[in-house]
Amino acid sequence: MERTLVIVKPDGFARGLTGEVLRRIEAKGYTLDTLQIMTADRDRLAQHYAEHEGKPFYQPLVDFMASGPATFAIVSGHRVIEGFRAIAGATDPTAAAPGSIRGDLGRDWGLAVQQNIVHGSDSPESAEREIGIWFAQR
Ligand code: IDP
Ligand code: MG
Repeated sequence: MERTLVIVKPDGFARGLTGEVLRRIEAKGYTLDTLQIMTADRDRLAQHYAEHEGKPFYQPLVDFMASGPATFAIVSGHRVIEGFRAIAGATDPTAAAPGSIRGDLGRDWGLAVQQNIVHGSDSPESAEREIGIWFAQR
């Protein structure tokens, strides 16, 4: 069964949107395999966001992601990677389609970092790599 790493980022967690995000995942028909609330450490964030190192938004992104608790979930289902990214919506929450998590619940707050509520892995390779970073032995 395909699986993905979903993160309800610190903005979503602080706004009390964890349940709403998980509700949408379950309503779509995917399975919650593992859930953990934690404040991400910079060491693992650097691994997680290695592809963005050197970009102007990299350091603000790591600072934001380390700023408070977030919910980490392993979610499974046939084509869940594509399916979760569809229900998450486009990266820019202002432009994300209404009906999506980012489009319904997010917006650009004028801050240096795009606070866009959720992360979802973008390929099977990314998913297994990211799950290995955040969840030992799973
Ligand atoms: P994704 O989360 O939709 O896969 P990525 O391009 O992988 O988007 O970027 C990772 C995260 O970095 C985004 O979710 C967002 O929080 C942040 N980000 C991406 N592009 C920008 C930008 O241009 N400015 C500020 N933050 C950005
Ligand atoms: Mg990405």
